[in-house]
Amino acid sequence: MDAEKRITFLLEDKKLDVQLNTIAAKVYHGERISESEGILLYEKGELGYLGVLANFIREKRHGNITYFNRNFHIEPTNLCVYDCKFCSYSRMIKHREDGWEATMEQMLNQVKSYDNEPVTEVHIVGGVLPQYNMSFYMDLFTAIKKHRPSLHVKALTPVEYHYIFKKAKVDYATGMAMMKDAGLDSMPGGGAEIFHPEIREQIAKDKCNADQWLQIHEAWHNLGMYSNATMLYGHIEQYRHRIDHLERLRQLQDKTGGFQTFIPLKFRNKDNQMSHVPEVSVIEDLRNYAVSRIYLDNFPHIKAYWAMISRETAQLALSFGVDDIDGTLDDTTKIYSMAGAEEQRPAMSTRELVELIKNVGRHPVERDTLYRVITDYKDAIFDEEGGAKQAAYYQLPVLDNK
Ligand code: V47
Ligand code: SF4
Repeated sequence: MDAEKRITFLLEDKKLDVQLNTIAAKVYHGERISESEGILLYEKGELGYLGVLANFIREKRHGNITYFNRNFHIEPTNLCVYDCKFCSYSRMIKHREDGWEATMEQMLNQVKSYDNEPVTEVHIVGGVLPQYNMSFYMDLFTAIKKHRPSLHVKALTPVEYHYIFKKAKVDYATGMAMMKDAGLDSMPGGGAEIFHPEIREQIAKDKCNADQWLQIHEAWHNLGMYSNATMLYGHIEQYRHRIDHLERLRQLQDKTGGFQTFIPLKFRNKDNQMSHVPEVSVIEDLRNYAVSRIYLDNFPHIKAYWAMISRETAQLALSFGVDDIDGTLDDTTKIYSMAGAEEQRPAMSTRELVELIKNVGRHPVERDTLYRVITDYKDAIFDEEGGAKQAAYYQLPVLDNK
């Protein structure tokens, strides 16, 4: 049954709760749902129901296409002046002996090590330290672009920008314009956590607050540039805090249109100050993807970060509103493995990603950071070396009885 038939079937279900039926009708007609309806979805919406709605929206926007990209991360340092309670990564307080601080040269060498690889994006994110100031990052971006102009630099979050701009005494608009001139191409979605002060004060007290996070993205969008947004869910927040978070993002997106993708980040509880808080179930992960897809009607993409939630959950998420999977990664990020993610050395070849997507009946398309199509893998098969060729039939071994 296709996505349209499933939602019509649901709308005709006399046993469906009246309020859930009203929401389903709104989704069917492309109408926006309210904050109270969002909370109701979290409270009452069963997995199957939410999946029908979210998949309807996903397929209306993207059909069967599932995007992925080829990228690597640079994490400049795992030391940080902040003390977020969910962070398993920072070595400032505990295990200081395991801390690293990469130099400019080391980071450039990391970029150069991909010179013969078909990666399209470097994602730079890590801890916050005083020596990584505005001029350090501007020099880094400029040097990366000088070395490889086509490599998309997706770097830092409002957490770092707020900190370095404050130190340099520049306002957000000026600071972001300077970053753009230095070579910054886009901003990742991190540092958003949960915007609502009731929760943010408890888990991420000292870093930029919700308004500052949103203002920095707005300043970036006003330059005609794009960014992403995240939400760290499944810890001490309540459903109303999640909807408040999504509502603030939806409002800014109405204003600027500069967000490309929303990435829900599941709280992982290993080795941090919130280890006593249990992780939510995979069912809750899928419900959260679905509600995000339904609520954020003005976001083009919803992305599953497989390094955080496992390959299998990423596959399932493709039926709950997700149309994008990040990325090849090449074992260059530690943030999630240190927090207890199943993937301790996250890396997937193009072939593995393509097969992961195809195995659940979706159509894999490699994109660049701005969602321009690089390669359509719908009919591609791979040779022994992992190179893609045109479609052909798998050869079965045949016994020669002669
Ligand atoms: O802001 C930290 C999260 C984020 C934990 O924009 C944790 O394409 C769960 O934002 N459990 C950084 N999450 C990563 C990020 C990101 C990742 C992938 C793609 C993009 C994109 C952005 O990681 C932090 C924080 O919210 N995080 N610790 C933890 N224990
Ligand atoms: Fe620092 Fe980021 Fe960890 Fe917070 S989550 S302590 S800002 S590295």
